Amino acid sequence: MREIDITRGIIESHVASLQRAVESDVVIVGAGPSGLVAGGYLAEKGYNITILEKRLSPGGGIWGGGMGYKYVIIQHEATKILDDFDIPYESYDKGLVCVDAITFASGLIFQATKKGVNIFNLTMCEDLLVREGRVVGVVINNSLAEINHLPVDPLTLEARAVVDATGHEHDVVRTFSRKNDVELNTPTGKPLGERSMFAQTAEAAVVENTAEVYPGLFVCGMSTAAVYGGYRMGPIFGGMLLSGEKLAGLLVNACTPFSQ
Ligand code: 48F
Repeated sequence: MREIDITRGIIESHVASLQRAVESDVVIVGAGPSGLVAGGYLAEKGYNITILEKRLSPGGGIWGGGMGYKYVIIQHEATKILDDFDIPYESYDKGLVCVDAITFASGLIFQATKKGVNIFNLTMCEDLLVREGRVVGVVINNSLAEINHLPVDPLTLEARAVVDATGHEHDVVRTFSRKNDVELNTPTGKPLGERSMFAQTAEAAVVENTAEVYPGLFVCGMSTAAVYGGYRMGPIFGGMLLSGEKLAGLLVNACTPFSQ
């Protein structure tokens, strides 16, 4: 065994993964809970799903639990999604369950990839491809270039739909709205900005506002709050899971896979 055999194995496998991503059915930006759930359900149905994650570790805001205490809370009505992703939980009280944040994050990541989702870490979406009033893909770059402000030109992926699952940052919609004279599907045509904490209202709104915000561009999870002016909710995650599930349903109705 030579070192270059290791190198060749990595290069060939990575390039094959990238080739698969170049014409994705759906590109989801952000590997937090909502993006992972949406991606998992869609991949299970035969969609070619790419998730881009700018950090080293997928999992988004799950890992830190609540203020570093390592459990998160989920409403009972979302436990079916935990079951679908084979994630254990403990009943707590008042219709809530507790989930170990580390089991939750690693379980979602593992099950999403097992269902066929192609996740690229250290890869960020820095812009969108837009043609004739429709989002048709993403402009991507290595996160390390961005972090170090290096002048590295990006590559592109095409997709039938792109999802902003970037959480509080709503990075994709924010950049899209800033760079282009576009009218989003919001009351002002622009992102409305996130409001202070109000867990119960916030949880319902995240699901309600999971939607197509511009032709070909969808939002799910916490980015819906930033785009549609919802409240934040802290370390309760049922809304994120239900938002991901709803998004998968919307996308099944909106687009058929390239392969069909
Ligand atoms: O924030 P995040 O976990 O998104 P989410 O699915 O879940 C929100 C909760 O974690 C939490 C909450 C719970 O109730 O309020 O905040 O809405 O994950 C978003 C991921 O997107 C990545 C970011 O690193 C994070 O892992 N991300 C953000 N911008 C980009 C990106 C970008 N431009 N390109 C690639 N990844």
